[in-house]
Amino acid sequence: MHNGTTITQFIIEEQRKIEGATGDFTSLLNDIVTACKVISNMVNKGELIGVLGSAGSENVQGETQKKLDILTNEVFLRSNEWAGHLSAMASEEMEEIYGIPSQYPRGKYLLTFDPLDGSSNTDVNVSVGTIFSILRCPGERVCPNRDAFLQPGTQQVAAGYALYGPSTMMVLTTGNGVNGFTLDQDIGEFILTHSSMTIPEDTREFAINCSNMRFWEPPVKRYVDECLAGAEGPRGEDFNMRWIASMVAEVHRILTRGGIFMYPLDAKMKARGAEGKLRLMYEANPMGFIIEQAGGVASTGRERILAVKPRDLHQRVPVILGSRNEVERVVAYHAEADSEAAA
Ligand code: P6P
Repeated sequence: MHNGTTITQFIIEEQRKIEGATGDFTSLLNDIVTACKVISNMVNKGELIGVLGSAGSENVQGETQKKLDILTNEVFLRSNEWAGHLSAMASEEMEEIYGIPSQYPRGKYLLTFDPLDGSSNTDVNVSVGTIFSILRCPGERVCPNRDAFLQPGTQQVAAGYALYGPSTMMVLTTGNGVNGFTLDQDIGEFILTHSSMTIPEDTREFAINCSNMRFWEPPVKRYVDECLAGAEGPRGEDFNMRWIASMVAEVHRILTRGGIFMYPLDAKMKARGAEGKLRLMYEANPMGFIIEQAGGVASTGRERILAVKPRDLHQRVPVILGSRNEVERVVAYHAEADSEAAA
């Protein structure tokens, strides 16, 4: 059971701990919460309101857009453009940044988001989610450019996700730990149900898309082979595997019971000049912030994700995140392989 603390009350109580907080940030978070409630309702109704299926277009990533990708992107823009807390937004679904229209005041924050991560799952009724990250707008707020967003993940003021699953949940960090809220559909409020979420340091559960195995770099292949060898192998224990193809659902599972999630760099990506599959600004950085705040580790395999200095708004990175001891093992395997290759 829960003590009935709503996400609004929680955010305001968090705000009181911040010297000189003006309520701007609190109000921005509440606008994001409203957008996630609207998206939850849309996703939940699905084909009842004709929102499933392809939109017949491609996004900046070259991915076929679902109708819901476009609709949820619109929900985020409309919910967050009017209140005067933001100077601009950046979305996985849009090539260019979205400057706040001139009829609205501009504020001191920037918002990046993936409005519906894992959207390929919507047509098959598997959990999907929204991921968001809040940065401070540097310098001129009048019309920030793309470069204003190119801040390392350590600069994030807040990050969170909504998970549209059997329950709709929101998980949020403002730099003081990670807290989870469950949507009470009867009253339309997110209620605090998972206080101070922390990730177990050890796990016997890994998540990776094994169909890419033949393209993996040696350290990733070594780690997964050892997991698959189980009790008879070098790890001396059996492992379990999961792959939902929805990062929000994988991260939530890891926050709840531990685990390691990997979307590593592979030979197929290198061949097309890509640096990874997942996007730095609106997948890896917000999730990395949440994972670290819950006591886990988030790495590219060769460096801390939050330390990566972005070169481009839609930059991709390798992602290895979750339970500390397992991620550190994979990072160590990368270091060993790189030093052998350099010798
Ligand atoms: P694959 C969804 O498109 C996503 O960005 C992540 O949410 C998910 O973990 C990954 O891609 C799934 O990739 O190659 O298994 O479809």
